[in-house]
Amino acid sequence: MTSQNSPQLSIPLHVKYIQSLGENQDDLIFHMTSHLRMNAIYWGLTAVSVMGHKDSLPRDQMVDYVMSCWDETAGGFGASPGHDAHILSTLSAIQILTMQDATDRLDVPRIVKFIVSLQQPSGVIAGDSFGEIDTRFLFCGILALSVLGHLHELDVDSAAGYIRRCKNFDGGYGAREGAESHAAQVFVCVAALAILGRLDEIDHETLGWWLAERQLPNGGLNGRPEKLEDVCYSFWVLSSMSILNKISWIDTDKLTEFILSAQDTEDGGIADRPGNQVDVFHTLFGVAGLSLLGYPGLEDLDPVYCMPAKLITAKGLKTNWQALPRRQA
Ligand code: GRG
Repeated sequence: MTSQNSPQLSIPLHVKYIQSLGENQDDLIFHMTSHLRMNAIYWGLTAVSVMGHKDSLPRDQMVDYVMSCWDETAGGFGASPGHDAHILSTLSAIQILTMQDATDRLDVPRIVKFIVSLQQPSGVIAGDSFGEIDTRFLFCGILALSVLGHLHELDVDSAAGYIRRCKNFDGGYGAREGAESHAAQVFVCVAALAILGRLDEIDHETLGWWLAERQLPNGGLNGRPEKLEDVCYSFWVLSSMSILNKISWIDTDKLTEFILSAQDTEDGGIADRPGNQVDVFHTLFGVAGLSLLGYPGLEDLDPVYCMPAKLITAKGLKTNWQALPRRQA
């Protein structure tokens, strides 16, 4: 149980904070973050959905905005209107339109073609036509095709083979073959293998131990040894542990307290760590972590798709993950 002194999750304040984002379009920050806009809308929409307030954001305006980012030449979505298509923004667009029940707006054959065309002979997927590769992009492609019901169009054996070659001695995974294990890359590889039905590729005990080692004495989690804790790892680490059914290997009460302590209790939002500036990325991953920890009053989140669990279950895509049972308020 969370101690009597720790603050509660300020749901109305966090919803208000997310509603306020993008209000000030004259801000320099607004323009400096245009390359993240589509991701930010997905983070905000998922956060309010998990807090049970999906309708607090204007649906039709959001759907129209997503469609204004369509890159007709490439057949994918950019991060903002006029931006080139990228797998990161294409996945977020698909997730947003799925959550808003607006997938009828998607040109599915063209999007599938775009994603499949980015798969390299090694099995990994590039971010766009410029060819940068990363296990993140491989996961984005797998998740997107899975939600669209077109995973069979990808070479899934070679995708799984690439992830196998990224496995390190510590059981973790990195961004590319030979790269250091990092909790966020562990998540993308573990979640991709969950979607592919290849969890047997994972060294469950070694990776479970490495993930549990991410907890620091203050309850927060870091992304790799000798690094600082950060609220976002509450999702990257916990989601991986829930897929491996090992959440009980960490002190979940201390993690809950750590996430709650990173809230801005005056203006809403959650920061990377207590006292820092809040942002929508950490607000989503803090709330997502709390959902997996069974925090009262939140909706269930599917840790593989990072989308509302009831939506993924209704699509018949639920895998065998285990979160903590939802506690009563
Ligand atoms: C659908 C949830 C979802 C994700 C889509 C884009 C993506 C797939 C996943 C992103 C995974 C990723 C690599 C996140 C980065 C997390 C992060 C805070 C990295 C910071 O790395 P460092 O090295 O930080 O700056 P540390 O904590 O190691 O000091």
